[in-house]
Amino acid sequence: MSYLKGLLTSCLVLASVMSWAKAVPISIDKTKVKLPEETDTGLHYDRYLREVIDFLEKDQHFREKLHNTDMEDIKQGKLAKELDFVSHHVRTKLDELKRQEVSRLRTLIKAKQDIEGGNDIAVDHQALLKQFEYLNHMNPHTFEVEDLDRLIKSATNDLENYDKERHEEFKRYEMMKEHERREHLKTLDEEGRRKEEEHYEEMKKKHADHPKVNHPGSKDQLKEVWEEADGLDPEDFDPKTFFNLHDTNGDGFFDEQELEALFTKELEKIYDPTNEEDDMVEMEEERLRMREHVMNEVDTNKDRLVSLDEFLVATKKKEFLEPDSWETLEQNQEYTEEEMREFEEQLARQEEDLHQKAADLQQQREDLERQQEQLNAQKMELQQDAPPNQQDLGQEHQNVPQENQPLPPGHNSPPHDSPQMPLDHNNVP
Ligand SMILES: [Ca+2]
Ligand SMILES: [Ca+2]
Repeated sequence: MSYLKGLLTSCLVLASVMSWAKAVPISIDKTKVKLPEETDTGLHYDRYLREVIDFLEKDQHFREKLHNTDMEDIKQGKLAKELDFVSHHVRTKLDELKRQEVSRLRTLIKAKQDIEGGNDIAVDHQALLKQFEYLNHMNPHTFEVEDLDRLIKSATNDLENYDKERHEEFKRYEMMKEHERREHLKTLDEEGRRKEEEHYEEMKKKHADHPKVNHPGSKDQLKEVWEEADGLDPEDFDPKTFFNLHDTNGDGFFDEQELEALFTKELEKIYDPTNEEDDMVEMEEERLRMREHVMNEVDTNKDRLVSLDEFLVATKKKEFLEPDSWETLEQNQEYTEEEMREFEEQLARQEEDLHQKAADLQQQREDLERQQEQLNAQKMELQQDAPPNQQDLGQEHQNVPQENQPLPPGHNSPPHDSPQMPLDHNNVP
């Protein structure tokens, strides 16, 4: 993605995030409105991002500028420059937020170093902070135009990569599943292996056997939600009413969560948590793909939100009325055999590393035990060589009153290690 487009998109993200906060119609019950702070972007600096936006939103000047800045100005980075005109109070607060965030990053760096066992090495925080591109590490004390610029840009890029990372993670999950299956097969005899393979194929077939899945975001799909989830007459299907019904926080947009909720009916056709053959991790991946697909088709201004206008335009298109069939997850192999081989090689290397580490630890433990034994032996020798008056100290306990001796006044009975036997003369031999 080009720098310009990135900047443009990121400003739009900021604009839309901020418009969530301000564009809540008065007629709506605000207790039902899901404000941005409840939507976790999943970024590790989510809290910082949201707090910065929250504070900028409090500044009337910045809010007005955002509203009135046209795309050309946003392209030229004028919005970030408006930071110079926000109130002193907001600026002070932003400085404070940045200092807190820098301090959080330093703690993170320190923790990472400790885990890696490098606690003795002097840490060059400045150099390490460089990896966090969403703030200007050269100036850890104040929040400047560059910080806002970087934050907007990083958030957009990272959010775009977030889905990509989730796909990668899913692929690794699938390869791990397959790896474990193959390892298990190795432990079986020929007959056991044959049975296991048969069962595997049977489960695969069972999973693939499900009712037809509607193309996500198509009229057929939405109509099914309308009829089955909303309990409305399919004859009355109306896109605008549908949009308002499922814009659950009432902000005038479909966000990612609201879109994903629309696919539950479709996913239930394929996945049932009580079935052995249905993997719920795969269901979530399927949901993510459906959401990405609809976002790609409908969110024309690429702000990661579907406005009513965008939605209504989409309902006029051929893809909405007569879509292609939708390919579900099981219809495509997630990884190639080559990727699987590389994955297993990497696993083997990691296992070897772990073995080595375990062996090192065992060695350290043995060394420590030997040292302890030597110390104990030295201690014994010292005790034996000690002068007699020191040996007497060891007999001090003999001065403790014995059980049958009367206690001095004010003393309670000493606790007994074993319960006292009741006096029973019959038991006396
Ligand atoms: Ca919404
Ligand atoms: Ca949009």
